[in-house]
Amino acid sequence: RHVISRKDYKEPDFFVEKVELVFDLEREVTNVKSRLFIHANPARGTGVDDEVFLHGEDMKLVSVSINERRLASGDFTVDQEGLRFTAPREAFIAEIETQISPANNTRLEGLYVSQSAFCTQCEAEGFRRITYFPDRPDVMATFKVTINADKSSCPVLLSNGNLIDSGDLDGGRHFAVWEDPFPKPSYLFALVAGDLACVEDSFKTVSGRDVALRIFVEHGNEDRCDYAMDSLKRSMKWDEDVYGLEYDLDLFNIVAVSDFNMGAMENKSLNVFNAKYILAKPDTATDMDFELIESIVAHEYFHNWSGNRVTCRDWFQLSLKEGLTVFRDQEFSADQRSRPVQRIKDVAQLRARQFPEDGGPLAHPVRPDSYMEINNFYTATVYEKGAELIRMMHTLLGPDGYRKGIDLYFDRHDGQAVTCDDFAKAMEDANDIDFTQLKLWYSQAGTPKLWWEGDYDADAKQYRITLTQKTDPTPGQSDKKPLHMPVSIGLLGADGNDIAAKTVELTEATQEFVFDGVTEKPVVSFNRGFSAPVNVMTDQPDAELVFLMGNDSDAFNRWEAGQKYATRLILSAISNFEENDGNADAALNDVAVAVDAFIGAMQATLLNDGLDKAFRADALVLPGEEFISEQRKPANPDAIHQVRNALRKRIGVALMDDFENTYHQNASNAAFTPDALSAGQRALRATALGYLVASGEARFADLASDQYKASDNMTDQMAALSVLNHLDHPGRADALADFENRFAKDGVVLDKWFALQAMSSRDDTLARVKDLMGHPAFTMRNPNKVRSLIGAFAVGNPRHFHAKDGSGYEFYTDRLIELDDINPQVAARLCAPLGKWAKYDDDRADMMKAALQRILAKEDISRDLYEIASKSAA
Ligand code: HT7
Ligand code: ZN
Repeated sequence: RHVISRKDYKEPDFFVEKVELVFDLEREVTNVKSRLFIHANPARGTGVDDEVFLHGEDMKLVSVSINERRLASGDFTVDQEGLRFTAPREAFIAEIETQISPANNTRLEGLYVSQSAFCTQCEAEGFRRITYFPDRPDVMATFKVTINADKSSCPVLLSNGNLIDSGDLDGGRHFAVWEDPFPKPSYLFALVAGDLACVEDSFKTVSGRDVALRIFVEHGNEDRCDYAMDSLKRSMKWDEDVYGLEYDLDLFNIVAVSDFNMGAMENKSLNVFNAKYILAKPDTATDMDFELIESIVAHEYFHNWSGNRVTCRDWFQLSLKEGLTVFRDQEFSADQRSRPVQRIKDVAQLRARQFPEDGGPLAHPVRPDSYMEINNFYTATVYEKGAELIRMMHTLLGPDGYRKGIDLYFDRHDGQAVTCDDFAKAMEDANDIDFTQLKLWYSQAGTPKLWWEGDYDADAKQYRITLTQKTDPTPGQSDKKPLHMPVSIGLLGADGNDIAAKTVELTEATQEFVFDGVTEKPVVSFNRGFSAPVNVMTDQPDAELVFLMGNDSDAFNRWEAGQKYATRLILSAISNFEENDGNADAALNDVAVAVDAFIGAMQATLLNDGLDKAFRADALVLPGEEFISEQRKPANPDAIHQVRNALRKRIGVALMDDFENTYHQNASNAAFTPDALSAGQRALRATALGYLVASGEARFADLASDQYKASDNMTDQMAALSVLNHLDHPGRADALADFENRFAKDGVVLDKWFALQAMSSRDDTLARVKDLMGHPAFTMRNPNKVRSLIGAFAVGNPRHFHAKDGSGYEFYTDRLIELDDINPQVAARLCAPLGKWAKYDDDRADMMKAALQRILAKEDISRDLYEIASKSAA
């Protein structure tokens, strides 16, 4: 299999200055004519051959002409990768005609059909499925695009940039011509055509330009665009205020489609979104959906500068745009909502997705060194660890220094395709600082481990803290160097106030830092705000964790202390569980004192009206089963499930009155609004309901059932349904039937219904999932459906996925093999859970490895799936 290496990067031999495309849209056969204005790269060495190579896959080539002379078949070669011909001496025009079939494009890369509309997805390498082209991000061209299509089925014709012409054609067809003045790589090209409704608004930029904002959706969904539109306007304003970046065209379009491989795509001035991340109104979307819409709309908008105006030189530099843009969207959300709650969410996500990736067979650096299929590198590491790297720069430089670096970066590189080194250099030059060691975070994979040891000298009033870091080997990288990282440390006195707080810069393997003027032996609040994205290894005594839960001025570390305490408790109870013949209650009895202390701390958090409700809701949630399974080898999914549930039950029983009060006090008669404050109130109430039901008292299952019936918003309904989902209560069947009835024709909402059932811990879940594959709304061709039913089963149902008899693995493996023929990109993404075999007992590990071998034995396995399965099996 062909491996592409970063060290082999070569500048392109030829550039394309301008592209003119003409699309004759038909579902079965679309004709594409392109005119490419090509010139040789002046920097290319002398004596190189004059062969032009244009990428192209899965197309019918109709003709090629150079400077209006049609090439005979002997004048060019075409293979599975593309088209080659000899270039004339001077700059020239190549005209190429191809045919493609959007209706048969199940991979959803290139031009495809979603519902009745045509749309494109070109990142990373989809443009080469539309026409022959140097489909690499360092070739930037201006695009002029003509779209011809049937007027009645495709009244809306869109591409990037400005509409410069439109009109009717013979035979019931019409056309539109779009021109994008900004040179861009082919991955940012987009085209949409269909019968879509349009919701319109506008934004006045800081310099007074009016920008028309349009969101296109399927007819009937016009009333679900308000939140996305509002998020877009807030993002535009935030980027002006915080980054000094203004939008650069007079039009910004968003299109929502039902069939999409990822979340959304930042094509220049024509963002295409998975409908799930646009459509929302109170009775169809939860608070979490609203939050995601806000952050994804912002993320794609922010790419207009961090990604589009300054783009990546090659795909190894993907984090240049993704890490930076994730950091930007995280900070936007923090400013719109609660900063500590946002940080807790981001860190929880990093630990749930990126840490396991960095510690498993698919570990790779933020800037990978090689790949087989670039689609497999849109990973938590590139995105989220990449964002942590930018966050560390922000912490080390401070807000002003960071902004100086950002200004220099955009000034220096506007209109260019650049590297992560170029970004770091701008930060260094603007601040006269050396980031040589910090840049190791780009190249070194693995989550560092960090230990600390403190020593208090009462006479000298000094607290000395020694930090030690180590990163374990990862595949292909055995030697790890010490990293540069900012570590924020607070010292708390007995009254709970900070005696001292500072951010130290760790650069050595072991390093000591001194705090002066420390008047009493402090309790340490370590790595506040998760300033360094590492695994902190030092355990603090239970009593200190309880103290931090109640007193730390850093809200993130209050939450962190609770998570640490809960994890420790659950892990020791799991060991007892295995010794106690699988009795979860007895296992908890063995650590009864610690359980009581923990419940006391939880109660204090629950009743602390000084803390915001969203924070309290997060702080009361126990670490998830997946997270716990990462902390223990071999992981025992049954034990984790049972012990965690037993602890939830204890908390529910012990704090029943408090939860009941919280539940009733937080009921609201006001109309639903998606703001953070109201969402926090609903989240706290949902947490209370969850614990009440966990207590096992039947009346609370009735309460959940009543809540489902009485509430008028999806957040409260899903809160009720999520707890009923695991029970035998008749309210479960009633609610699921009601849900199905109400949303039978509503793909985006019905996905919640599929996912709920896939994640149920009931014994009949696998059988039900199999049945649901035959549901009229289910299709393997729609990635959202596949993720909701099949993906949710593997990721959200550890107990059934890891069933001892192997039935979960067998079912899942069959689906991946089936899916690979339809959509390799999605199949490859879903393969990762099978790669975690090393975390499980020998029987499970053997079955998971056998499943990977079965996948690898598939005839015609895609490059996408092969890369993930082979690396996971190694
Ligand atoms: N930049 C976008 C990435 C993306 C993508 C990548 C591969 C295949 C399909 C895709 N759809 C979108 C999304 C983003 O990070 O903003
Ligand atoms: Zn992105």
